[in-house]
Order: sequence, then structure tokens, then C-alpha cells
Amino acid sequence: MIAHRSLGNTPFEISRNLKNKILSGEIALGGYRKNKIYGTLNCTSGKRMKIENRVFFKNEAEAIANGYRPCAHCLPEKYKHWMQNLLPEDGEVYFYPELFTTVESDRLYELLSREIEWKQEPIFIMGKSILQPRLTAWYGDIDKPYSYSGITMEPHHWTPALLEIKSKIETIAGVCFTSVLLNFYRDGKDSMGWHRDNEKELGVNPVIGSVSFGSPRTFCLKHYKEKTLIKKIPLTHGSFLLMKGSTQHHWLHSIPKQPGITGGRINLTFRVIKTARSGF
Ligand SMILES: O=C(O)CCC(=O)C(=O)O
Repeated sequence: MIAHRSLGNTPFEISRNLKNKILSGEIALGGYRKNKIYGTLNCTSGKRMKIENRVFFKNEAEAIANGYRPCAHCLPEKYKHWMQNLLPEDGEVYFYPELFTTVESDRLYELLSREIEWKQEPIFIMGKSILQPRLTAWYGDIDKPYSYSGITMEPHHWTPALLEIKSKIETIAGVCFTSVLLNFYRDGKDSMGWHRDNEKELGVNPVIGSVSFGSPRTFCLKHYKEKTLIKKIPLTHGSFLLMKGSTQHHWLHSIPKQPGITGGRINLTFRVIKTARSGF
């Protein structure tokens, strides 16, 4: 992010440097620092702001990473998408299909598949132990274990790759995540059954930030009471899905099997664990 003021000491110098940076591709979008809005360089609303409030970005990913959202005037489609709650009622789900560029996503997929301590853990359903149909791992603040389906997962320390992803999504989610549950779907035969993320450690209205890398898989949401209310979202390479508000009270979610898919997929669901284990 480049501040307009920082481009020189005189109006001539500022204007010359700005032109050069636009020509070289270092600057492609403008931003309004006060309201954290980004838009095109010829946006009429953008032209009205004072120079000290104007910033520039190389691309959309940089604007988003700095916590900026699209301008309603010059980027109406992107704005509509950004603000659109995908649920018709009883919760909030937002989807950002290309939060990570393909280059970033390829790098992170490769890194995570190699670095993460993946395990196939058993879970307990009605007293019976069964192996989960995917690999999992739990990372995060060291005093925050996580229990679900009869198992307790002890956290590994954050890695640099996980911190990089966490910091990018926190600007959108508006919370500081303490922990992340990672799921590795080895191919389309791996899956996750219908459930809600409503464990008591997550508090009353959990904010869940879900990042996907690798083969696209369908994320299904189903209303807990009105079972015919179903929403399907294709979770693509580099996408970010945010669930918040009362979603976990009213909606179940799942990743169904898709036997035709041969590639792997890594999903990271970032969470805020409210209670720290005592004694730490
Ligand atoms: O893989 C996904 O996108 C879903 C993960 C999920 O539902 C969970 O971790 O609770």
C-alpha cells in the first residue's frame, strides 16, 4: 500500500511518480484511508478525497489484505458480492472466492501438505469408535485444546504459513482467531458429515473463518428445522468463507463425498476459543 503523500515533496514530483508507478503496474487501484474503501483510479468519489486520505494498491488482493472493501460507485458488482449474506435467514455467511491468488494458493497448499502433522483420528459416535474420513490437525494458541465428537485435540504451535493466512483473513473477519482446525481431504471419497460448530468453547455466536486450497469441493448448508432450506457453495482454490452471527444455532454444514474428484483439498477453519485451560 502506498500513501499518495509519500510519492514526492512537490505536486510535480508526486504527479510524475504516480504516472510512472501506474505505467509500471505498481499502482492499479486507489483507496480511501478513512473508510477503508478501494476503487478504480478514475472513480469520481475517489477523486474528491483529500490527498492525505488517498492510498494506492498494486491489486485487489493487496487492498483486501489491508482491510479495504470495494467501492459501491465504481465497483458495484464486487461491492454487491462483498456485502451479500448468502443465507436467506437465521445467520450470516459471506464468500470471497479469490482471497488468495493462484500463486499464493499453490504455494500454501504445497507447504501445508508437507509441514502439517496430519493424523487420521478416531471419533466416538454413539459409543462406537470410527476413523474420520479425512486427516486432521489442530494448531493455535498453546493453552487452547478443542473437544468434539468425543475426542480432545491438543494444539501444535502456529507455523509461519498459518500465521500468514490468519492475518489475511482477520482483516475481513474482524476478530483475532486463537486456533485452527485443519482438514485434509485426500480425494473425493473423504468427507465431513452434517454438523454445527457449536461446542461451548466457541461461545454463543461463533465466528468461523474457513479457507480452502486444492481441489474444489461443495460446501452444503441445511437449515436445522426447515430441512428443505439448502445452500450449496463451491469452495474453490484460495477461497474464504466466513460464518458468523446465529449461523451455528440454525444451520448444519457438511462436505459430501464426490467420488469423481481425484485431487486433494486442504481446509482450514479458524476459530476463537473463548476459554483457556486453567493452570497455564
Ligand atoms: O472442509 C470444509 O470446508 C468444512 C470443514 C468443517 O465443516 C469444520 O471443520 O467444521
